[in-house]
Amino acid sequence: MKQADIGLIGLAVMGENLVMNMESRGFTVAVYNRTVSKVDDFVNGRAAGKRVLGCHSLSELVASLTKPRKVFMMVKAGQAVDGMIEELLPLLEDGDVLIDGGNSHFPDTIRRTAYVESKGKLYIGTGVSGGEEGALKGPSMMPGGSPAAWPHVKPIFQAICAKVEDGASCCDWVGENGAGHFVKMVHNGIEYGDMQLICEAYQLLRDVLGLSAAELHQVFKRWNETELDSYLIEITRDILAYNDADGAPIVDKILDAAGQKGTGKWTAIAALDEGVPLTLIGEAVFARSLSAMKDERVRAAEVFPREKVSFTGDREAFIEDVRQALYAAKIISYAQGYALMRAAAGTYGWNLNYGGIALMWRGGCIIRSVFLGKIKEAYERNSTLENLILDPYFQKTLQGLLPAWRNTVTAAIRHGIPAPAMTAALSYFDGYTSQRLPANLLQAQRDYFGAHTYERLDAPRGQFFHTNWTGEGGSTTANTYNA
Ligand code: NBP
Repeated sequence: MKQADIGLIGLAVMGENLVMNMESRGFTVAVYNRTVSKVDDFVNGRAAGKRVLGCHSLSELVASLTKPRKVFMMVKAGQAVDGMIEELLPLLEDGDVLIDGGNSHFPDTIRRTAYVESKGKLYIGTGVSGGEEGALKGPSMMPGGSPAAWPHVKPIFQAICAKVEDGASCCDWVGENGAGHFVKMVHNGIEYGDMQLICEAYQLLRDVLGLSAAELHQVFKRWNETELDSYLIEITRDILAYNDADGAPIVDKILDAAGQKGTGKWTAIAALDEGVPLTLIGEAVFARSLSAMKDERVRAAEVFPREKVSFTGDREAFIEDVRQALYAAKIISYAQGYALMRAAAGTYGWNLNYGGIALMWRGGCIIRSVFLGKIKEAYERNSTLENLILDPYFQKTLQGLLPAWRNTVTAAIRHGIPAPAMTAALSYFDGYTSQRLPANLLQAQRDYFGAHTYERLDAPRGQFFHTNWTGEGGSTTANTYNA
């Protein structure tokens, strides 16, 4: 039997398209699927005449691979991956590479890397972004796991991924064990944030100015020629111009109740675990939850009817303010996402290449944008940048955007339009750039009711004080640890 360069398990939408992509770059791919009839359907259908070997069992798949064997699992995340690993391990030899390309939660990938390595094999957990089209034409891939596995898969991964202007592939080694899936998770969280920001801009222009879908299409078309040039603005532009069979915009007929599959929630939970303020993504996740409470919202809207405030200012100036507010809040979202990756890198011992991550997201994936090039440049200038907004380019840019950002948030509040992501981003900015916050009072409150102690402005850091606020408490204090 002819030998294959790589084996792929899971012929659903992502798996099939990845196989077609690998084959189109000259690789021979052996394929297997739990429901074996799908193997025959694929090999005799879309993959007919291609370098694709259909296998009816895992042992047949493993036997058809060149060594060290590379087996790419593209199955549903969760238990299916653990089950596959158990079935494959006895069939593989030491040094073979097992790859999980699904949306696995990073703690699972940390656990699986250790487990597979303990059995003498190598493991890769890789984020794959770009959906169906990306999988076929060039996704963005974020691989992590056993470092020794990377040289074996690098030529294949970098060949099938999207390329940016200078020919660089949107795929590079991210780091050990769960680092690749962590970075993919943050990518998905940022995707939630970007989408929410676009939706807030859309609602502001629709409800404050009363713009129609056709007019909004023109606005997003113009915006896509500015710093906002990105895949998500591009598809928003196209969605707004898409009419139903009756000629009316389809977007106006879609129920306003959002779904979610959990990766945004995972990102927010990781931020809470790390103690990193990831407020914009958190708000984006909650905004989806609030939207899903459609029936409750309809009832509440009857109880609190909104008074219509008419817009009196310059319409074109307001559109530009909203654009700038969107850009400013987007910068904050990425700054927060990068801060989360920095904190996790410390916790898990990953040596993350932040500029390289921006490059991996620059093409192929859902959040691809021209803006990511600017982030890459910022980390090239300073690879240990404390916060993205402190980079000279972003500092200058944010300063320029600030008046429009404040105007937009103010207008949203005045008109009763929810803009949780833009607002949270501005509050974060104002908090992050404040020398003094009201936490002095908060510490006093904690010390008052729980003897949690406080530090003083006029004493060295690390020295803790307690006040007997009521004259009734003793001098015993609580431990000063932070959770
Ligand atoms: P699905 O997530 O719908 O998974 C379907 C595949 O998993 C089928 O091949 C199915 O086999 C297989 N499978 C299941 Br379900 N349970 C299994 C088990 N216990 N053992 C073996 N195989 C099992 O497919 P997808 O949308 O192509 O996504 C694949 C992975 O890629 C997922 O982790 C997903 O989160 C991730 N991802 C998806 C996208 C996207 O845009 N769809 C983008 C990026 C990443 P069967 O045919 O026998 O049921």
